[in-house]
Amino acid sequence: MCSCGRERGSVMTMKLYSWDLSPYSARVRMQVYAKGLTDIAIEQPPTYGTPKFYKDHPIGRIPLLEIDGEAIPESAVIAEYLEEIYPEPSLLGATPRENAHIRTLARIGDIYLMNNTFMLAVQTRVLAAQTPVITGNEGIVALLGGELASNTKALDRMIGRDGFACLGRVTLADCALVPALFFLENVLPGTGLADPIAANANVAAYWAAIQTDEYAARTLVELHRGLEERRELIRSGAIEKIRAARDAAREAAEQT
Ligand SMILES: N[C@@H](CCC(=O)N[C@@H](CS)C(=O)NCC(=O)O)C(=O)O
Repeated sequence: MCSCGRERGSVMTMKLYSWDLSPYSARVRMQVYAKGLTDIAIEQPPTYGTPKFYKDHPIGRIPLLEIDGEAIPESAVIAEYLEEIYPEPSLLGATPRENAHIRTLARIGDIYLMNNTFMLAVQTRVLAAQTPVITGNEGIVALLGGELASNTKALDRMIGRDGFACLGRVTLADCALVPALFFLENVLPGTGLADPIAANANVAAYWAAIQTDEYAARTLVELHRGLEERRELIRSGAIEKIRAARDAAREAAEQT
């Protein structure tokens, strides 16, 4: 299989800026692995946490797909771009209706699950502090927990019953759902909320089965490694310094 990315006939040099624990980056990494793309270098963003990063990238987040020196942000946009320039093997469907279903499931992973879990992690500082933090925002925590419980229930009614999100094979839907469910399973217990996967039999069965897929398994190894590294940074206290430097860099960039 040729995995040379081409746009308007010219070969491009591409880098995916990512780190292990980033669920949005993991979504694109799983896609890269499932498509067998070998010409995209996967690296940590070298300027992350500096004012230059925030000047160059106004959204200030990863993943970023750098193409010949210019970066595309947003995991869903990157995923669709990669499908356009590397149509084979396709992680989309064979018809517009199939594509609509794949994209709906991917949006449940991204917007309905990952975004809320991320907000919950920020509110409770579960990925940033040694001990649970009383935030004073318990209403927000309960609201996000409620959203996650009902969104997982919705997913339960829509998820494939054969080990994949849909179509009996890996699609962009699995790429978004695997990191989303990893975060649900690993972030929620630390916030004092119940993991909603266990309460939804179809989601639980999907989650058990998809972990045996080789591309999901590879992505999950990276996510677990990232979580262990994060826990070590929390234990050593280094995370506080990293976050303070990042916030100062973002502020400096916003003022210029
Ligand atoms: N909507 C974005 C979300 C990306 C995002 O939140 N990335 C996180 C890591 S998973 C990030 O870069 N956080 C760094 C920060 O906020 O400084 C996407 O889909 O790519």
